[in-house]
Amino acid sequence: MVTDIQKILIIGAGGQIGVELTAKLSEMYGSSNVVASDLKNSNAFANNPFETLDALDKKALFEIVKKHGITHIYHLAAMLSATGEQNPMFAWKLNMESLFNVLELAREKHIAGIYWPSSIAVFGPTTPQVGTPQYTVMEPSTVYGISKQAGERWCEWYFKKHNVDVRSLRYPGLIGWKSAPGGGTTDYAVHIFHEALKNGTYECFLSENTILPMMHMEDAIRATIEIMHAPAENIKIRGGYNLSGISFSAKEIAAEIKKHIPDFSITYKPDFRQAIADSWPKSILDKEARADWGWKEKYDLPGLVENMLTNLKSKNEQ
Ligand code: NAD
Ligand code: AKB
Repeated sequence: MVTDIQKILIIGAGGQIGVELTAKLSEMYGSSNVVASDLKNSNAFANNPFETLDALDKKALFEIVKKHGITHIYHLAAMLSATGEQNPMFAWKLNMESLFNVLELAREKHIAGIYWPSSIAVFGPTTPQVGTPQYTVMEPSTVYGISKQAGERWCEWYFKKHNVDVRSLRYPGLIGWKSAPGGGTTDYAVHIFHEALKNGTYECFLSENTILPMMHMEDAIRATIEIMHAPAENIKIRGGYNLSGISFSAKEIAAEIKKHIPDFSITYKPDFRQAIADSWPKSILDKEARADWGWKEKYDLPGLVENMLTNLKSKNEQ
């Protein structure tokens, strides 16, 4: 347990990242100091205070901040890349207006710190795809990517103009076993484990040679905690740090799964998500995160696959 007192609000706590981050922050600060919020409650939050909240409702958000004496907000609610392309106007509204609501609360000095995740979706088809550096061409081609790119610029602006302590990571595709995937392009690499265990086969919506940057959820949660607990003077980038884990193709993850489930088979039927994946980097360089606050990933592909299969199997047996 940490000794400095933070009262934390997690917005979008019921999602893939939120469930795991709520659990980790509860271990650190005590469950009563971590308020989970989402559009609706789920049984993941038996020990945490829970508030039903639409992140677009600034007044309701402010009431929750006052009621619980919130000092830090982890703002995770967003529409991801694939669902964003199906609902472009609402994706833009949700992703931008909810971010402004949180940034404004900090500007008005109601909260002390914000975590807001960015994504590899800030990059686009004109970005160098291999070893993509922190600073490079950025012309995102999805509404989601445009919202993350704009969000990064706004975070930087609020830091520079109003000294808002906002911190951000450009997550790659995240792979975890504790909750279901939520509308992303990289989510095939989560679905594949569920289908491999349930049916022994998977129809992939990306082509076999599509390589994307990915990361085990445990590494992503650790990175989030580390950046949020680094001294402020170490945080040199306020838009969003590149964060690298592992890169693999659909074919490579399938081959690794086959080592554990020899009868596993995969077919490929690329859909509209292929174009999104093709516009993103294949691998990421993150020397700034390593130098500024000591980032280092733990999981490689064999370790990730073994961990996912073991944990999902025992979860299914419960
Ligand atoms: P998710 O879709 O699994 O979860 C999002 C949560 O937000 C859901 O529980 C949803 O109910 C909630 N939500 C949606 N609209 C809301 C609203 N109006 N008010 C309150 N809550 C609302 O997403 P995730 O994978 O957990 O991602 C969380 C954040 O991390 C997002 O900002 C996403 O862009 C970013 N991110 C995720 C990944 C990834 O691979 N999962 C990668 C890069 C960035
Ligand atoms: C998505 O695929 O939309 C997300 C992301 C990489 O931001 N997982």
